[in-house]
Amino acid sequence: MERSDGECASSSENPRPWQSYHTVYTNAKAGMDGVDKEKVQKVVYEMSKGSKYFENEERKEAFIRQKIEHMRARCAKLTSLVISHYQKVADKRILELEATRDLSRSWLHVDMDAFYAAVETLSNPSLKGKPMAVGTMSMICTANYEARRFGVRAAMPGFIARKLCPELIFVPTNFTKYTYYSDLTRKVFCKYDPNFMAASLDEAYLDITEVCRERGISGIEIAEELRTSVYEEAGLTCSAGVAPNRLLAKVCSDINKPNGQFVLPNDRMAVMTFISSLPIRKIGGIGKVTEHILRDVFGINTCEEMLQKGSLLCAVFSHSTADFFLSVGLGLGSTNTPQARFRKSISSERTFSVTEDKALLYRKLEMLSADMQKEGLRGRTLTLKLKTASFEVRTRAVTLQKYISSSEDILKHASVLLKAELPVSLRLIGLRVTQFNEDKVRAPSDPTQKTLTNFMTSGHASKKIVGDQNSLGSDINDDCLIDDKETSVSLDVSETNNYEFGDPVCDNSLPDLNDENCSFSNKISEVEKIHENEVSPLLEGNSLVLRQEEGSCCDGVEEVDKDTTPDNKVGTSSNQKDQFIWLDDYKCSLCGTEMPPSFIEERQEHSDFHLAERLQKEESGSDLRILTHMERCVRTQRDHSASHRKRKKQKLFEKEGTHIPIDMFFAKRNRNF
Ligand code: DCP
Ligand code: MG
Repeated sequence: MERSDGECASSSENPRPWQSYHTVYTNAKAGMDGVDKEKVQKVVYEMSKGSKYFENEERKEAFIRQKIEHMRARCAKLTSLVISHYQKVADKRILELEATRDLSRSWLHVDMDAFYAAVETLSNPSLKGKPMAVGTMSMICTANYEARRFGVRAAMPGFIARKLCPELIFVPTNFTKYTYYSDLTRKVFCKYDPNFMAASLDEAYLDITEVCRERGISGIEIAEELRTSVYEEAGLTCSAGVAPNRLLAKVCSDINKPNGQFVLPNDRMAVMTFISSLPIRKIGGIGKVTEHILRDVFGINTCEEMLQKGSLLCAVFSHSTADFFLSVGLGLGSTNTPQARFRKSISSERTFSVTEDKALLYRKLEMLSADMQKEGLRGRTLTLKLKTASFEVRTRAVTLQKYISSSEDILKHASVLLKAELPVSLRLIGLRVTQFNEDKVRAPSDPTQKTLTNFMTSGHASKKIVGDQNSLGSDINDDCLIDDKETSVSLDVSETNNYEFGDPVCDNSLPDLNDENCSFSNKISEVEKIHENEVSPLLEGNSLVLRQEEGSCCDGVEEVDKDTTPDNKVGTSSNQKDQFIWLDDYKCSLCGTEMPPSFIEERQEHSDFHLAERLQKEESGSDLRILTHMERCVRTQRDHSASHRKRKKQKLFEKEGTHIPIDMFFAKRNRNF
């Protein structure tokens, strides 16, 4: 695992291996300042050590470490001449970016406090003051501030949360209620900015420039008034941030949480002072991996250091990535209200029991190609995504000379991509078509043909594009994100303008670890291959962003086809119940956890849980099948007598829901028998 200094250490060498075990739920949220982080890490580490989930986390860490080493080596090779050249490049770019600074607008970001938990407390006041979490033993959606003091937070499995806080009260989610209260808050937002941008059920961006001017009052007063109105209307508290742009407003709303506000004046000096010591992770779009890379390769911890290390950033990253980092260093962000965006991609993927049967894999591809055709869009770039038996994610893409839309064409090209990977043992295949022929689709001759506009995200109870996080953030286009300088990879993900929410470095620059693997050509045109050891919050997060833009409920769905391995007993019991999808783009069909599309990292963690769970089940299943009858009896007996406590615990889980307990896959394998 990785130490904070970037060095590696195995758990046998390191007496405190949990210190380097970072998951999304060991990252602090508001209200967790005084938490004993090491204690939380230790509990999380110990409860997951040895599990499939843990192994997967380790693989991701190893990949990131490799990436860091690779980038360090590249930096070490930069001569002083090259560095001084890039210093000039950076200085020029900083001046150009500075010239774009717009201090004329005031943005307010509002975020409800412990939203689901607060709504539940409103309907059951006896919960007040007690540590409580909304969610299940599998996954917590949120926790109130009392529970956060114990280190309990959103996205954490409930059984870990209970270990951290034995008194914790669990309340099941009730999405209808949250939507109702969300609508109440939005009525208030509307009064201040009729074009407000809802980012999720409990979060919105408001351009308050006009209302401040019309009423002759400051952002401070508007924020206070709005928060009071929300409380009067919905009985819930919220926190607000006011700043010259959206990126900063979001950072500000978190500063005095809960029930607080922070206003950053429209003044360059104030912005620069604010940004100077701001940890980079506070910026939307800088996630765990980007943070690690910037820290361990470049020694960047604060936003200001982005400017100080500008030459290296410009030398190593693509223009747009470097621009984003420099913009962060300058405290720049979007100030305009973006226009609704057209759909940029269609994607579909299927998860199935692990197989290397070529015929089956081609059949999956056939089904996916048919799905693509149904959408009726014509695209030029086709991307194939594969998840191997060991959770490694591989992507291959091809950009064609002509637009394609028929399932035959899609299948033809997808088959070429798949063939290059064979033989391979897979658990998931996905296809994505991008680079649409927009003109044609905008004015279809066939009125029944779908237009791009049809695919605009309608959002949840919002007149704005709820899922369109991309447009909420920096407007800097990240189309080069994947196009890191060291590779010839240019997978087109221009639609994933996800600075404020995605993890820019990870998506783009991960593919370059193995340059030999990075590109190859075939007859079609250019084909890129990206090998990734499932640094999934990134790649997966990225595709989730894409899917949100699409606003189509069938996209982004992970269909679990279990009928592919008839001999797999675990698989054959499959039915609707076993399929992992986000119902209504919100609710996990397996355990009922509700998670908004904007929770990219958390969703990835969640789907990782279920995948690891299935892997565990599959392995247990196949191992059991090869055991002799006698062995089975012995094991059963041993289990029977040895784990009375465990059975009691399992009963508890059974009572709590029909879904198998999530800690089964956290458990070490030998405990499964
Ligand atoms: N949510 C979820 N799953 C997650 C994170 C959040 O379902 N992994 C839901 C529950 C939250 C709501 O979204 O109540 C809003 O998310 P926030 O991150 O804003 O968290 P809270 O509003 O709960 O707390 P805070 O006071 O930190 O904003
Ligand atoms: Mg909130």
